[in-house]
Amino acid sequence: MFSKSVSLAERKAALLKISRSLLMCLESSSSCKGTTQYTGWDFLPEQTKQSILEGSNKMEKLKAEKDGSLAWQDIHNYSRMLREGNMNWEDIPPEDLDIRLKWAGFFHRRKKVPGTFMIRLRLPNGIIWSHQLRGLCHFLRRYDLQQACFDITTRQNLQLRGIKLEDASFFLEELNQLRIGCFQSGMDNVRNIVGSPVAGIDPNELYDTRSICFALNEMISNKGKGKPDYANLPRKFNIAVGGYPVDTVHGHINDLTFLPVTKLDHLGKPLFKILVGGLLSPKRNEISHNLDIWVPEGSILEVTRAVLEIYRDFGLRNSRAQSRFIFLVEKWGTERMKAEIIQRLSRNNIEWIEPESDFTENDCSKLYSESLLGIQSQRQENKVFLGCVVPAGRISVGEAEDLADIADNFSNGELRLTVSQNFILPNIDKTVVERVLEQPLLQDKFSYKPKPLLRGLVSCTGSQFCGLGLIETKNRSLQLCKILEELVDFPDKETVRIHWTGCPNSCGQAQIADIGLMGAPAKKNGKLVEGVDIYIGGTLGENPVLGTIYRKGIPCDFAHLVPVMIELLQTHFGAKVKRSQESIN
Ligand code: SRM
Ligand code: SF4
Repeated sequence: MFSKSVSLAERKAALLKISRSLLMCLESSSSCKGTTQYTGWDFLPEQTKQSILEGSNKMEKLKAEKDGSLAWQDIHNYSRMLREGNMNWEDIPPEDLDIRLKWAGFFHRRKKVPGTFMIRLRLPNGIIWSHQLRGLCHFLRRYDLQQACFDITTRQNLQLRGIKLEDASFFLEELNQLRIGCFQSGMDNVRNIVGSPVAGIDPNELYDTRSICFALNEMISNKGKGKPDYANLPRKFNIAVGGYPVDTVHGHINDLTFLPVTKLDHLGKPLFKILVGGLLSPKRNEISHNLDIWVPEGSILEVTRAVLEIYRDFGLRNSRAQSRFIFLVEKWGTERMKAEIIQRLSRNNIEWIEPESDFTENDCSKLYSESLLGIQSQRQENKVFLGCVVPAGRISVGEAEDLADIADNFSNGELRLTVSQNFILPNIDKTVVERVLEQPLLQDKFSYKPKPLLRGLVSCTGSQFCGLGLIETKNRSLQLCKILEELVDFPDKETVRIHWTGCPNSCGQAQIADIGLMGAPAKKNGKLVEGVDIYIGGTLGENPVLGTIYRKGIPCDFAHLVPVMIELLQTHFGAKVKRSQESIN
């Protein structure tokens, strides 16, 4: 029996269910089966539903009252009503506007640019084609181009800014034509599937991640149309698939990662180890745990399905701060998690293998060269790829159009995005290398031979657009980079990876950088000012380790920050000072 308040919640849920079934059933949505409208809530076990209704997690209650997957229809309805002048965006309930619409990939930027939205796409393996980019530009051209722009994200994805909700239906139609998805890219969903950006072209790769990333995306988001089965998870969920035993996809900070080992299956393809429970968050940062199972490529989808169902059905939901997958892994222990996954695989005759106890990885450092910038040889004879830096990941609409043209002219229209917020042009014919390098955009803004600091710069969105940001990041990171590059040289280093992140959520992944700058309060002359906590020593790759705190609460103004950075770069990264700070003031 439920308590009085619970039965009220249940009644509400029942009423909502009725109104849902009256909503127009979108042909495109997988949640429509005949006349029945399934939502994420319908996939939860009864016990989970009951504990949500009896519990005190406000976000879970909100999801129970109206499931996030309904945003896939709401977005069309709101868009239409706004167009017809039947409502203003201010009339939309804030729970829908600011929270639920994120299930459809629409992020209202209430604090910074009220009434406009950021849209987060899903680009499995970070692959986008010139016609798709051009289609997105065409759409953004209807807006104020001071606001409308693209950001490459730390999940090798794209976000678009400045969009109005009344245009949402058109935009979704455009995306549908372009075969790009945006549903389930925010809130308690599986995020963009990360794969190797040089998949299929790097002569040293062990596994081409493209097909599996696409297949995972299709399974999880129903080809971008939305899949309620995985739309009511306890929290966000990150998945990566690597092309090397060395982690080049940030797999160690993903909830679930498949990395190939140098042991082949009977088809001559590598087996995969499974890593679980990696994350960065304000409360906890964790390198993922090896589950100690190997699976062939053909089992990856089923393992993912099993893990997602386990997380959905048994994941902790009492507190948002303790709901990520790691908390269930820890509660159960890796042995039980492994047993639970194996049981589900065995039930469906899905292949898995106990790792060989005496297995040692072949020397895999040779398999991967860290830098993806500049011209590099491909596996295909007569072809090269070109890696270019995108300063702080931001691209204007005009630049994106130029980039689409360059891709058309030199890489058969293909572009690959990286988790370092840069891009790669693959499959360039060796005979046209000179011509591609002469492109003004690639000589200047999106350089293929940037200096060491710009080379390794990553920045989250920060307070310019993000309501959670404690500091502005993108512009500041670029200014600091410019100043430091005028002041110091790095005789022995090609790259120093500096990651800026505007708050402890660490979207800019401060803890995996050589130097991580995380927005934090600081004091100057007794007054609170924008500041950073500085982390050092983070790295993934071969021996993953999270960075640790170097200094806390440094004011962000350059008079304070520049000397601290110079000292750090000198003592830890071999920087040689070539000019004094005063000389450029
Ligand atoms: Fe993030 C929330 C931006 C990668 C941890 N993240 C947000 C929101 C949606 C907050 C909001 O509603 O404003 C930010 C949107 C700002 C905006 O306008 O762009 C936001 N996160 C980003 C992006 C765009 C940063 C970037 O500039 O690249 C990245 C989008 C990736 C994508 O394409 O899906 C992004 N976020 C990450 C990562 C890195 C990663 O995935 O490797 C992390 C840490 C890794 C992890 O999740 O374990 C990350 N974002 C968070 C968190 C903290 C999660 C937690 O468990 O506590 C939040 C806040 C939350 O979820 O409560 C958050
Ligand atoms: Fe926003 Fe903070 Fe994430 Fe930066 S780290 S995008 S400021 S939530």
